[in-house]
Amino acid sequence: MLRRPALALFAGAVCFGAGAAAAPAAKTRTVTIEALQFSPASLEVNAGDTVVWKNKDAFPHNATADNKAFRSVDMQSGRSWTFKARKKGVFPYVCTLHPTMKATLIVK
Ligand SMILES: [Cu+2]
Repeated sequence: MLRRPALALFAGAVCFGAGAAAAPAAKTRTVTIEALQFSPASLEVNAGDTVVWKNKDAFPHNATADNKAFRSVDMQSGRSWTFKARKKGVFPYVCTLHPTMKATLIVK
């Protein structure tokens, strides 16, 4: 990071406090799979965040991006799968075992 005058640093701190930060700390977000649905159906995360899919159904599911940007294992009942979202974009995905299960991951 470049050195800046104290005033600029202060202004930056104010922006950060107002929620205008460009690079917030990485978070972990969860998508619950239950009753043949991904919840939330649309999840927005920041690049660098981790997304965990948790299968609460009694049978397997997966999360497979339409463009193959990610493809989980088949999660057995009670299992989860973790993915670090590095690439920005809009990623519609399905469970290939149950193609009516559709959702979207948005990485900003
Ligand atoms: Cu499924």
